Amino acid sequence: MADPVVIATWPFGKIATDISGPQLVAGKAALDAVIAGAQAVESDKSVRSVGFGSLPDRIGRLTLDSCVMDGKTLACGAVAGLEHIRSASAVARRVMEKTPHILLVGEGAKWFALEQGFKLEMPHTVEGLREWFEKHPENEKKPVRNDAPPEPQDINIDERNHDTVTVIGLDQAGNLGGVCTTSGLAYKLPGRVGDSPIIGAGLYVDNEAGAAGATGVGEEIIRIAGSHYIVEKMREGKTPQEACELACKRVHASAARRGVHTARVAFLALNPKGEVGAACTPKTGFQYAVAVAGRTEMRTAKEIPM
Ligand code: SD4
Repeated sequence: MADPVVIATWPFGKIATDISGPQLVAGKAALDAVIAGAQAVESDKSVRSVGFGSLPDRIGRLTLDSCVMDGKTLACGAVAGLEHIRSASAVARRVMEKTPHILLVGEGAKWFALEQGFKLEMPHTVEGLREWFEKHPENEKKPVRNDAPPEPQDINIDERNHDTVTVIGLDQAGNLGGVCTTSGLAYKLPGRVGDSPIIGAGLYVDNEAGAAGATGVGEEIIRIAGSHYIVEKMREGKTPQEACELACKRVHASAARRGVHTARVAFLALNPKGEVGAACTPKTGFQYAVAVAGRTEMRTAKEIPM
């Protein structure tokens, strides 16, 4: 019987591990426990980057991305650009369980959620909208031309537009399960989808090798298929820590090939033995929550220099 472990991104990951950890100790399956934890973050309106109350996109639309994956069967499901439904992770799970597909987007994802009995809700909060307006990039650029298209290169990660919650757990039966859920980067272009709902980028889970998840600038995570890369490194025998560090080095190398600075990204990983690892690129300041035997502690990830 494995000792249950659950890890989650960022300080608010503790909201998730405080729920998932005890559930794993009580014998719940990894996937059930991590989704329960992620849903608590989605419902917490003070978290401005996951679920309701998040900072919207450039034009004020709040869209959600999520994926889930079961390490025993490699079953997975995802939604992207989902609007007006509280729990994107719950809908992602239904995609996994009720359809032959893996990823539903936009209106189709919403239609599916409604058909599955989810209810429409208003995702905005007054506090979230106020912060969105006050920190909108167009309020900072002078002069602002109304007809100017948004500049994609100014979408980077800073204190106003992170973060995703990725929760990965190992249950007593030795199964791994994971979930990633986010509103994506604040002020993103309408229609932009990051790594979080992309299996292999924001999340990958395989009982036979390990599980990994990501947070940060999704474009750079997708570019190296970050989570899948880490899991394959663990399959080759690397520890979770070594594998996460290698992924950061790969992000650096991909930036160097384009002659740009590395973006802020972070990875975390868990192997079937319950060993944990995490690493991030410089200036990411990545903290994550780890619950072993149901008790959560916060850790700070190693920054990997360029
Ligand atoms: C995205 N990876 O949409 C997400 C955002 C995030 O820390 O995790 N920020 O690109």
